[in-house]
Amino acid sequence: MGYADPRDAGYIASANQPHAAALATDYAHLGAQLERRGIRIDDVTRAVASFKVAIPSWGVGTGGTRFGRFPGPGEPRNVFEKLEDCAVIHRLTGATPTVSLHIPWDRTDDWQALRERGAALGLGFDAMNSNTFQDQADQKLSYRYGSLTHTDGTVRAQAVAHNIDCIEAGKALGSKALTVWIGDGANFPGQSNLARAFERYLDATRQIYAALPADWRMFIEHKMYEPAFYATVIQDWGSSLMAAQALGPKAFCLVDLGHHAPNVNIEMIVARLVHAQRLGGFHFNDSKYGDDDLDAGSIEPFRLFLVFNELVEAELAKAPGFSPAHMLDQSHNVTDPIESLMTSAIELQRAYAQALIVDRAALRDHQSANDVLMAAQTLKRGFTTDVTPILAQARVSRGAAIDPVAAYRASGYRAECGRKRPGKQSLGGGIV
Ligand code: RM4
Ligand code: MN
Ligand code: MN
Repeated sequence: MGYADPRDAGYIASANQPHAAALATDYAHLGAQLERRGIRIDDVTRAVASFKVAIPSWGVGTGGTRFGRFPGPGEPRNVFEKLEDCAVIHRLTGATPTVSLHIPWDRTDDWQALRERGAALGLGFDAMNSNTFQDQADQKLSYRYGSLTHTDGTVRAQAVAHNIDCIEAGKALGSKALTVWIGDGANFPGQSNLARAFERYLDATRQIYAALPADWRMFIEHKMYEPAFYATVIQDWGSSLMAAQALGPKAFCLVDLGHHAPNVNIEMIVARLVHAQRLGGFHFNDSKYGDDDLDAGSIEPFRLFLVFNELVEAELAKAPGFSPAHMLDQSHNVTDPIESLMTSAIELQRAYAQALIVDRAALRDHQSANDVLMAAQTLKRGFTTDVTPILAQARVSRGAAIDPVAAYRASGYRAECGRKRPGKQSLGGGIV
């Protein structure tokens, strides 16, 4: 099979050509439908085209579970190769111009060269993620019993220093945020003093906070459990919000959709954090049971829509301080990661478009009149509208692909990577 670079504008144009007429027909049809509802389709398309989400560098490698990992061919072997794959995702979707790095998984001794390679590929750098949830080969002290909340101050100091290193690397790359997620907690009742552990967390994160440049934000990410199976120090949005408020105005809460108990009303958490002016951003993914890294929109698209509904509400209300970062955080265990990341970015845009076309004036009237049924129907009508032509048209306006997965497959990129990236197929990390 031949190979064509899927990032090449000429290649994308030729891949689009056979789909162009059908898209024009479908787009016109949807445009007429929406016009009857008083919505201008081009306004929605423009908004969707400006939606951006960061790719997690760790997402382009095959993930796994604690039972095993089944690597696919041609996985990236280092951060530079990860950038190459991220560029494919961005060129074909037009939606992912930044990459979120994980340190030390993505450590390199030349941050400047990485920044330049990113720029050449049309990519910038989103939030830096610090990793203190596993031990690294060259590390003096172990995180077995915790990092930022460890009972031993020298371990806490090492974890603080690592976070400050991440800020330094991020400065060199042009990043503007640090995401702090810790696995710290207890596996047994009695193992840890729950109150003291949170105090130690605040003490350590204050030191990290003090090292943030003026124009940086710190994102505090909560997670209900795993690897601490009894009590995680920052287990919920309450702990996260308390910490953000204790630290200061540059500290925000990050909502990873997969980090809650099943059936938790995440959209309400989002609304509360918007109100508190502390919604820092998202790690988008989906989950069914206790997993936290399935593809965004693959299990509960309605919930994703409801989250975006809150975001559109906040956007339209011009909620003060509202500027959430969008990042994917997923583990692709049985799919080609590039395909999963492309379709996930598109599912986010789908949820955004669906939320944008909700008739807000009608919804408000029904809410005020307590017409419960019509309020629910009005909201749901956004969700049940097939906005696919809007998404495709938004991509076309960005020079991206009408059908990204088909264009990617036809390019032979994965097979080419298999040839170009021989050797050991194991990446640092890989979410388990
Ligand atoms: C955690 C959390 C973090 C991610 C790691 C790999 O569950 O979601 O954001 O960096 O996994
Ligand atoms: Mn996450
Ligand atoms: Mn997670």
